[in-house]
Amino acid sequence: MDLDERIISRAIIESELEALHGSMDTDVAVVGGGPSGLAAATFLGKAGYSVTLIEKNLSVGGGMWGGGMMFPRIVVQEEGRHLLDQFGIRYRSYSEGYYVASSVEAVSKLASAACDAGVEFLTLMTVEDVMVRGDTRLSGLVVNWTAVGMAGLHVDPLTLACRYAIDATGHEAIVARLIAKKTDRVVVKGEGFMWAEKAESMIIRHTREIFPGLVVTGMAANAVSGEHRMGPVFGGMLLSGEYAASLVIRELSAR
Ligand code: 48H
Repeated sequence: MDLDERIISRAIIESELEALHGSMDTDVAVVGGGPSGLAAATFLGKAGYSVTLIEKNLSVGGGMWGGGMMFPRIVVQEEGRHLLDQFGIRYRSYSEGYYVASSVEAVSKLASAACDAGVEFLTLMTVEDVMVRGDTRLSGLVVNWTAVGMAGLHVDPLTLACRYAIDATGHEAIVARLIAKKTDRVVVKGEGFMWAEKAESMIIRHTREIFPGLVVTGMAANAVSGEHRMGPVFGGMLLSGEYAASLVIRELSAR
């Protein structure tokens, strides 16, 4: 078969434009493709909602790839074990209630599950602002190519409308901070010292709708609430993603 570069280029451009077009008005926009964002997106997609995951980097996985201090292993405690099973992530029992898995396998299986759940990925795209009408409710995200910010170019962004957004941007809690900058209805306290037990036991309580239309999950949830950090134990990230999805599903299904 003769290969035609024009067909290859057209295939890429047209299919990506179709994806972008389909993402302009989604049920749920998940910002950040770390473990909590991937888990939340998967559960929402499986529940039948249209989900777009926006990730500023080239690849999803966030802080999970690096495991603990670049040892590509993660630990999950008993409470999160069912999620390792659900995502098909293999693990071995290290000591009672502690399970250890490969971070490469964990990210790959989470990303694969999100793909299977129909999640649309917009990578290399950064959320730089939000849309809020009359200080009442988040109605969309303001996005730009990550490369634009890196190059320091002055290029105006575009917008993506959504019924709900999930801030899964990790330690920085970027979406929450963007809102906190413009209204005093949201306060981001910033994360506390390392204390795994406390951080993991509180994460579900901190996974909540902090502004109408915006749910925080994962490390962002702890950062907003001034909670401790937990290091490379990832049960709370997966459980928080699952819980964030359930909150959004409850709200959307009631409408
Ligand atoms: C688009 C963005 C933007 C933006 C950031 O850091 P993550 O892995 O987040 P979580 O919460 O799912 O997992 C946290 C975990 O990895 C971790 O760091 C832990 C457990 N630390 C404990 C400790 O004590 O240190 O992923 C966040 C993702 C990343 O991929 C970012 O690139 C992305 O969000 N992101 N995407 N627009 N403005 N900001």
